[in-house]
Amino acid sequence: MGPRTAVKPRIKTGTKAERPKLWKVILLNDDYTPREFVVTVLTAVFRMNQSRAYAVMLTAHQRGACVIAVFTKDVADTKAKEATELGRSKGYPLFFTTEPEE
Ligand code: TYC
Repeated sequence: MGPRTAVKPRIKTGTKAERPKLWKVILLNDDYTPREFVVTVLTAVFRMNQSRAYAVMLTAHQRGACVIAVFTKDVADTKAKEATELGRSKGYPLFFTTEPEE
């Protein structure tokens, strides 16, 4: 386009793209996975410090489940799978699931 070329303002159609929905990663309690191991997985996969990881583990232990963090769907799914797999590799039923935020 030359310097004098007029650019016709384009009228936007439709609406702005919405922010992609975020997904919660949720830790579920079970009767067999050692507390210590849950804390280790939380620090390794979710980069939590010890005291935060311990608090999250304890909440899941007492209430049955605890929301860990929110991510885009891809990241949430990958982390939940990775963390669940770490437990599985030791023979533990430790389970992480994901669900969309409202
Ligand atoms: N309930 C387990 C125990 O008593 C510990 C545990 C806590 C396991 C939280 C899973 O998400 C969990 N050994």
